[in-house]
Amino acid sequence: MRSRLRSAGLLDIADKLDAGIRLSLEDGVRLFEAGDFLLVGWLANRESEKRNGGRTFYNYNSRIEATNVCVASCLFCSFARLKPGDADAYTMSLDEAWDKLRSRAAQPLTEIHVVNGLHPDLPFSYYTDLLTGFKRIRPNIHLKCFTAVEIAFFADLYQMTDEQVLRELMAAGLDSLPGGGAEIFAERVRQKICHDKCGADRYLDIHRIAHRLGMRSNVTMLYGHIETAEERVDHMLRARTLQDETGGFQAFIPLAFHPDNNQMRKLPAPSAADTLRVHAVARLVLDNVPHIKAFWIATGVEVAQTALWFGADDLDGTVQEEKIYHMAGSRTPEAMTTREIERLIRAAGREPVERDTLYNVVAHAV
Ligand code: V47
Repeated sequence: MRSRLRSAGLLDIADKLDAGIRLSLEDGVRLFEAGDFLLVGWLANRESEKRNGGRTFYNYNSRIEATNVCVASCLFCSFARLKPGDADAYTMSLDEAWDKLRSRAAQPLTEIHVVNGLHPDLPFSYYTDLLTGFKRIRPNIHLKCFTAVEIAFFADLYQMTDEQVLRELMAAGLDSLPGGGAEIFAERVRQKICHDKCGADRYLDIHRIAHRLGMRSNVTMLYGHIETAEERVDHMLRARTLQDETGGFQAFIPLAFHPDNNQMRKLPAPSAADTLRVHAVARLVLDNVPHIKAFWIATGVEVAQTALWFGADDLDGTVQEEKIYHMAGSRTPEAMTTREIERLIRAAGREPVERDTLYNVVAHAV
């Protein structure tokens, strides 16, 4: 193996990993440029197994996207509709959103994941009532809701600080933040693809505050559009720096760009090889983040399964209702049963472990 690492130009990186020395920006870029991407995967798999053995985590969750009305104009987005009256624009009444959860009363769900558009006309009470209602229906459900971009939008719209918004949502039942909205932290890219939503520093600061208030969160990276390898690694390093400070990130989630029905539709989707490599480099660079998630809706089921040997140890979950990726061309199913998830994990030679949002193992009575 050492001679293969040497001829791939990766021996010094392997030695650093063995010695517990952190990878630099330049190391990360070299991992993206190395020809032998199976070797990059092998290195990432070693790191993954050190942390998680052969275990692959998933959860029993469901999504609710309560509105797609959004004032932001992100070029990659196929989900948002700018005005409430636009064709396909929708906003669920609170009862419609709660009914989604009521209709799943027979399912042993542990998590509801809510991401919405940035709706200009709803009162703040819509969001607090949404959460209180979910908890009334299922007191033990974990509510992972609203990206940092939504939190920033609420603060500006309802004239509160980011911390006040987080505190009020927590008082209404919010348990953690999902990682969406991170895109690519580099200003050059943000200016081009999502110039009118909260910037990288504020995104990270909202996660910093959330962690200080006792919540956990995830961090995503939207890749495969106009970003460079250096900007990918810079993104990972910014997440790593905040993680050194707070320890509050649970998972890093690479999100493959889907080009259908959006303003970047001329770009090709990232290849399977690129997707596998991004998960691997994330595992190698983000030495302090416990989990790398291959979100099967974004990668495709087969690539997610393969990513379990390229540094990923988590598949997200059953999902059940998904619009953001399906409106952008994802051809995966919108849901998988726990049996299907377990089968595909076992078929990849890994051990499935059902977790809750905080990575506690879930054991069902038999
Ligand atoms: O923020 C939008 C991305 C994100 C496209 O925290 C697109 O557990 C690809 O954040 N092609 C929302 N990506 C999804 C998300 C997420 C997913 C899974 C797990 C978690 C978690 C969070 O989806 C957005 C944006 O980055 N997105 N449009 C598109 N066309």
